[in-house]
Amino acid sequence: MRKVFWGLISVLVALSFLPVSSAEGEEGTMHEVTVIRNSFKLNPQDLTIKVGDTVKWTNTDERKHNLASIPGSGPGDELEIFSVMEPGAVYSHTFKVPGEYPYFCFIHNQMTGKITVEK
Ligand SMILES: [Cu+2]
Repeated sequence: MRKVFWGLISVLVALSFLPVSSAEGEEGTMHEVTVIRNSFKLNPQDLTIKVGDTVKWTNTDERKHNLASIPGSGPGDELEIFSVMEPGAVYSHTFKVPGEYPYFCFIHNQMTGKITVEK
């Protein structure tokens, strides 16, 4: 019994020295945007981040939203933001090119937001 106890203690001590993994990693910071329930709004609406950072959108609404870059508005021709978000869905995107990325919900056009990516 005593042996089992000390065995357990040594396992716990060993585990406590393991590095703690982080969701952010060394690549960049994770930023959160929430699709607010019953308001057709995003929180925050405007967000400034650094190149390599990731934005994570969470749809806390009970309805579906389609987030998309406004065509021709970003630094490239590529559509940077596009997600059909079912209720409860999470969408993440890592921004690699600096610039301004205005976006909107193409079901509810009044829902707009902007991600500004700085060097
Ligand atoms: Cu919407």
